[in-house]
Amino acid sequence: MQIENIQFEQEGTIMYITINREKYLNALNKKTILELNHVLSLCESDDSIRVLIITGSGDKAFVAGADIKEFASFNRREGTELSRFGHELLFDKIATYTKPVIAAINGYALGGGLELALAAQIRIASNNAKMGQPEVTLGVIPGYGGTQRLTQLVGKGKAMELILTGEMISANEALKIGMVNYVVSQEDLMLKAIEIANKIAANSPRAVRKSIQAINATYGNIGLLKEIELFGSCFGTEEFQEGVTAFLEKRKPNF
Ligand code: CO8
Repeated sequence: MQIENIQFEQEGTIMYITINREKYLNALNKKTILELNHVLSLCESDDSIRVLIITGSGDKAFVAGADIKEFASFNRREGTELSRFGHELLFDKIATYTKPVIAAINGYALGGGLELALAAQIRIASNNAKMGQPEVTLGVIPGYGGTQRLTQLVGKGKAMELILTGEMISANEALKIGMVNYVVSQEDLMLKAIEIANKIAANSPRAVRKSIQAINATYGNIGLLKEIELFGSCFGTEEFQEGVTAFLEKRKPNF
């Protein structure tokens, strides 16, 4: 596979993956999802890799969401398919992965970008990071696991507020509500991620893998399937059209 949108490099027992579409604030298009899936599969079968660290290129964004330009003209069927595609190839794969994934959130983590971090086992944010689920401002709902994984992490009350207002919160607010494990300076972000990765890497890989499996056992996929269906049902509506058109025209939507 021709890898264009991500960079990956192993150092010792850690695989570093950087999403590399800085011009578009590392927005996740289909190709990037496929590339990440490919690298995750490679790492899974390589026993020398014990922990993965995912971050975004540049100092502005981790990932500013799914690529809005790519799905702007999608109908209900296409929206549902893209959501299912992302769930299966990337978000569920990370959430149930056999090795821990640490998200090093180096800037905006919005929509699908926050959902990527939420799927990871551990989240560390730099103090300039901003996080949110702005989908309702586009006329859709979180479609890559956010309705479930955000709720699991921060509780129903805060998840409702974040998803229904679509507002961003700061790294420190995210820390307060348990959305991220640590907030550090921009310079210390990778150091903190490596510190945690090394602690995990020194432990029994089998026990680490089984721990992830056991912790995940509580969470079924009924909510995730419902999310895919409801996400798809927003496509092709007038409100969806207004939401994405407003984004592309760089103005506020008028619902
Ligand atoms: N998709 C596509 N392009 C994007 C995205 C995105 N999510 N975010 C930013 N970009 C592009 C901009 O369009 C711009 O490109 P251009 O120069 O060609 O106009 C470039 O990146 C730089 O962005 P801005 O000029 O907007 O930078 P600002 O500093 O002014 O603003 C923001 C930064 C606030 C982060 C702003 O870019 C923004 O609001 N981005 C969109 C955030 C968003 O709404 N994310 C959620 C997307 S929806 C989603 O993730 C649904 C998940 C489920 C999907 C399921 C599959 C269909």
